Amino acid sequence: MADAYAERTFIMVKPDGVQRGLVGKIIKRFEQKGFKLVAMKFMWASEELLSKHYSDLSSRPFFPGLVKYMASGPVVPMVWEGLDAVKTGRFILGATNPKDSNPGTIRGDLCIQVGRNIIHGSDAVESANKEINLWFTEKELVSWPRTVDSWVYGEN
Ligand code: D4T
Repeated sequence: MADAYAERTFIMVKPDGVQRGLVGKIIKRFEQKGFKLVAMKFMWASEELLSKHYSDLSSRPFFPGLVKYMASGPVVPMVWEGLDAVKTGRFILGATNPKDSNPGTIRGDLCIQVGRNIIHGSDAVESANKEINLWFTEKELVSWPRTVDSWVYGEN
């Protein structure tokens, strides 16, 4: 398959998404869209890891509360692969603030408050690569052939 179909994005169900029982619903949206799951785990992240993940936001006033919230329960980090996975992933998530997220997006349909917006998604290919390497080892990233790809991408 073409290299363009191998773009990867880092998606993570946040602690409120886990607590509210939305993990399956969120995975389903990426799966049904046609993206391919490359890695996934269930873990309770440390404040150290989360501070690295959100290092770009360290000077923002909401940073301490953000790290505390993200460390308040288990999360589900994932890697999804496919054509324009980063950009399309952001569309599937909806705007950062759920009051601006369109209906039909995950945030538009399933949450209300920006500080409890249930899911994270990489905003660029560069940050996706950085985040994937922060949360997963090379061994945890599973490259696998998917027979349905020829139907998803029309190369049959
Ligand atoms: P994440 O990274 O969680 O997917 O969010 P976004 O990429 O959509 O948005 P972001 O980096 O600007 O914000 C990270 C995280 O901080 C929370 N937040 C954000 C907050 O609590 N208050 C705020 O004012 C903003 C802007 C929500 C997402």
